[in-house]
Amino acid sequence: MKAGKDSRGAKKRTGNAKTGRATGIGVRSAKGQKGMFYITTAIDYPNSKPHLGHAYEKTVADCIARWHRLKGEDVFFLTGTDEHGKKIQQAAEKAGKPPKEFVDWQVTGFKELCVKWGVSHDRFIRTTDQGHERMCQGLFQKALDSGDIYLGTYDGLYCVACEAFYLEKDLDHGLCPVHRKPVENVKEESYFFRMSKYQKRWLVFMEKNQGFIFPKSKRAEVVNRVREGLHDLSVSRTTFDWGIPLKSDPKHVIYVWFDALLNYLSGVDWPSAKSKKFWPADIHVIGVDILWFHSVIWPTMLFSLGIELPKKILVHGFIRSASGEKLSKTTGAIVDPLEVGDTYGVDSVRYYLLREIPLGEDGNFSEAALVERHNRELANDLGNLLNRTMSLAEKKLNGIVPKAKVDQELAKQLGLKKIVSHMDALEPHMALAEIFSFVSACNRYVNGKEVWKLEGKQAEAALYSLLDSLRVIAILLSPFMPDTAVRISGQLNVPLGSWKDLKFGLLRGGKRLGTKEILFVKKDVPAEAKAQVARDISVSIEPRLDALGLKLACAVVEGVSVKKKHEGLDRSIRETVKAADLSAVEASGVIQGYLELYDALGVPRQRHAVANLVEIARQSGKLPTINTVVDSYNLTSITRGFIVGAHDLDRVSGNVRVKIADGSEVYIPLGAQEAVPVKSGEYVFVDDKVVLCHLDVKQGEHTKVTNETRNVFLYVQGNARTPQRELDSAMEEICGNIVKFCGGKWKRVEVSVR
Ligand code: ME8
Repeated sequence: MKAGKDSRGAKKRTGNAKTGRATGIGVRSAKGQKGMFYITTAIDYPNSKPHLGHAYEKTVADCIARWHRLKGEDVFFLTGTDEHGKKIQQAAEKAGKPPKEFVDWQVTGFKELCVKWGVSHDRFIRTTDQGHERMCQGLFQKALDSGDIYLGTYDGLYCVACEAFYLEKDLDHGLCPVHRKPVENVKEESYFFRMSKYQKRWLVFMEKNQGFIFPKSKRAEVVNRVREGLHDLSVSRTTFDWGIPLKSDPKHVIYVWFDALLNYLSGVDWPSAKSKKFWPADIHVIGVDILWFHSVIWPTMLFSLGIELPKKILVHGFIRSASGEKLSKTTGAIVDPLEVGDTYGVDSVRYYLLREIPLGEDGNFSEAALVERHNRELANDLGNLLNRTMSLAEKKLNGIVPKAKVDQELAKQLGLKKIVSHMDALEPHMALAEIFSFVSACNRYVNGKEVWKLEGKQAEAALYSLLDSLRVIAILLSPFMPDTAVRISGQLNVPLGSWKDLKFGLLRGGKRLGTKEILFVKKDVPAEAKAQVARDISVSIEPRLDALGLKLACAVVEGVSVKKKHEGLDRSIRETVKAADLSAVEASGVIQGYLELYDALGVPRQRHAVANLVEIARQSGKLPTINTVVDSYNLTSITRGFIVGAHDLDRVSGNVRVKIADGSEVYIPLGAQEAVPVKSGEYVFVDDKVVLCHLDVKQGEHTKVTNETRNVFLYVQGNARTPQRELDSAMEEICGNIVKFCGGKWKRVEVSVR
């Protein structure tokens, strides 16, 4: 069965709940009426094909929408496309098509994505829909009549890619800070929205509604920017015509963001019985790049129109390439969601994205990590559980569900309350972890009871417990992996249940099971990720540096699997920071030894990186979370004071030399695209092409460790005050931790002085 078909099917089944038959844990929506829930995604620009970021956003919203439907709520889920504005007009011109014909064609790709990814939206809105256009004209006129919109002249800067106005001070070296492209100088007659008038009201609103922006960490920046002052906003354009014309002055078209944001109202036919039922929206799901528009412009528009504000803006993180680059056509880092869905199965990709990336955090899309989760968690843990339960039921019970009771020892291992509270807290990754911990409990049950050896009543009791648990697992998985949920229920030969069926013992005895089928076929790790055998590398130190006491312990760890974070590692870090004597680290003289080395080289002393790290640990009780390699070595850095650096061995060219810089070296700092000079006189680690590390600045963009890294080259730096054996033992500790939290194996690398 195709995912799309299943998704609608799953929705219809849970739709039973809409008739009021669903019981279970009652949940009130924000509107106070039991069971109304309105969720939206951003509407996508169809100037090119959908990308993985679009698919991710729809997956997040879909999962939440399905979860609320499962709870028996009346859900309205809106997605769609943002079809006006100069960006679309330019793309249409490039394609040689009139804009409407262009968007009519482009939108098919976005609709196909929704079908293939099992997105269970109730409406796909297009801003070229007549109803939307009429409503926009009406609401614009209302603001004009009330005096909140006035005529003036816009004279300033505009980025077409963002469809946004900029002030000179916000540019980055004269370029748009988001797209790094030149901005346009615009001077034209324009209507303005009196956004400035609502500054105070907005700040009061934000004070009262602390949870308006999720995650909270994204709130402060917006609040600070509004505190600095709100400018009136240009809300019409006259220099192109692809937009909604003003009723009263048709040579103006409505600014594309003013038009687009109103989709959340026209999507429920504002004003209508439907909008009365669903507005205000419970959650707008968006990416961080459009937070300003949703958290400031949109609320002030609603203040002006006298319309209630949405309850929550959920800001998800950005998906980047496996090596952490921004997904972009210019850099060639693009992932086609339809293609990855076809290769790995949509449910596997949905699972990977929802399990791997905590909501609100950025995530790197790594095919190797996706395959690993697909093989280990889906094919091995879940797939095998179903497969062996079905096989044993066939063999021992002739494929008939026995009349028995669920073993309470197994049942009590399902953390339903935890799953619910994780979903309430918008932590789908944790909810999934909890569901899969029950899957593991079921696998342990099979092994512990040696079910394959049981006969008669004992076999019946154990297999009934497993079959019924799989029925419950299918229901719980339905918001995350709708197709899989239907396929599991199909094998059990029961309809996919709803909230009221989330109790044990509902599987009817005497019924025949369905046909056994493999849920997930194991996939091969992509060829690039297979290069796990580390190449050889040598390290040499310039004699002058050796004479000044600079020393090293170096190693390679091969075949690692790097992740953003690891719960065990986080725990170790918290415990280590708590127990560490951070003042002793500073007093130990190790950090002082580095500063003395800088003095000997005539390099200015700056605050030392390790001292900074110790300070962070002291103040916050934790360390920054970078990835499981960096976090593993930071653990040693803060307890022993050493500078440690790690690099992706497969991105290091040739061998590594530690030398005194002459100023001609190429260094690209983390996150940058351009090289910056390194001061002559500093000591630097260089390969055949670039600087890997200078002084205590231990990483560069070129060789940084990412989720895609398979082999790591690392070093512990020492100085005149640190005996070599201490460096060696620190290296052992670090490599031990990396192997513990990232897998692989490690070997020492010899260092020569020449
Ligand atoms: O901004 N990872 O449209 P859009 C995750 N039309 N999310 C991403 C992403 C990535 N790499 N790239 C983009 C627009 N997004 C406007 C919205 S709403 C009234 C108008 C997210 O096609 C982005 O943050 O550029 C946004 O939420 C959505 O995809 C559509 O982006």
